[in-house]
Amino acid sequence: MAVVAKKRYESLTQETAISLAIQLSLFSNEAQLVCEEIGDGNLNYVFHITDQASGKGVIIKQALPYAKVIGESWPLTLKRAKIEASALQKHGEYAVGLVPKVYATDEHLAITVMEDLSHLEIVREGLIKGESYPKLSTDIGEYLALTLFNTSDFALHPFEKKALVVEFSNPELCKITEDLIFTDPFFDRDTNDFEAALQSEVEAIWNNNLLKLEVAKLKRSFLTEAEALLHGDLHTGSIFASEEETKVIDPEFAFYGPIGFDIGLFLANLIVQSITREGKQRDVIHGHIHNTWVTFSSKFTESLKQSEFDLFNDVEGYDAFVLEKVFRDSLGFAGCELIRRTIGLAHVKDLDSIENQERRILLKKRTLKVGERLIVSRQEIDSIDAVIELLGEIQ
Ligand code: SR1
Ligand code: MG
Repeated sequence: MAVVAKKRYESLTQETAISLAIQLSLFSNEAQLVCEEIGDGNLNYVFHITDQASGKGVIIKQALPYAKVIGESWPLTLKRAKIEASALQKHGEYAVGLVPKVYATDEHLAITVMEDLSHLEIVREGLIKGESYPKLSTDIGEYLALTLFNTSDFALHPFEKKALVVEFSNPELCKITEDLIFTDPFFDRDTNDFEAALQSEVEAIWNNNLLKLEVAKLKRSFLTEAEALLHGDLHTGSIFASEEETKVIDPEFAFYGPIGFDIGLFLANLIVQSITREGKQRDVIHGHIHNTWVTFSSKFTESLKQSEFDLFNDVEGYDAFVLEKVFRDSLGFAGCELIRRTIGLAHVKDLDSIENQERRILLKKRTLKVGERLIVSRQEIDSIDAVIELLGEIQ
């Protein structure tokens, strides 16, 4: 893999992104290159460079020294580009074909040059249009089991695992999650952003001691449990897919944390879709929710039984104990994600794009209720099917 030798940071433009692609010899001399900035996330620029002669393309992603969604008043470390490239490579060792290939990186420019995925669609956009992505939950269930198992103490020598914990220390990005997912939505903070019609539901959250106690426990898990190398931001905007393929992108929030966090974020974003859909369309999403957990848990359990490093793996009841903890953590983290996507700083288009105000508010209230139930009742919810039942009950 190439490493570009630039000494200091400069923001790329469409022209300099093309020059960089040429310098990296990513295209032939006959190439007719065009470039478009296509980033629609909260934090980075994404340049799509295509050779009009051959149709071949690459992506150059550049981190900005501040959060794009807020502006220069919110400075943000450029080190996240290195974390993202390293996490794509580490996860790609295990989840083969489920993450984009990395062609080059440069720490000073804070860029990652990677495989062009423009033939695929961002899953959030597709789901909003009613797509079903038949392979989505099998692929993501496998991605979760492969990345989370193989970077954990179940699969690595303790020295290797602890070296990875150090390599993937990501305090600035973790702090964003600690604030935006686990703290601000539960207090009267300036970062929150909610519609006036939700004022009484929001105040009820701020005044709900039982809910806040459970969120505090979940935040503590996030802060202290270095179980596996997480993606760290696995929502449906971090996944590209088609009917045949799935690729997980954007692991700039990667760090060693609790296994249930990635699972919970993905499930929460499916749950938002369940809340916005009706009838058979809803059943498709419930199938994905069920299959994500079943695929993850069966593959993870199978790997655990073969673990070289955990001598307890044959002890009766141990795998069930491990999986039960992951399941309950996942539900709690899903609940926090649902609440923050409704009343926190970073919303989701699935809900915000609903034009009819009455319906949008109704569905946002439902999202808050499901979030609260998952957090507060996670010790009593015994199966993924019980989660799906809950979605039918909360109206
Ligand atoms: C200021 S960053 C807001 C959100 O965008 C990212 O994708 C993460 O989800 C973060 O919480
Ligand atoms: Mg992202």
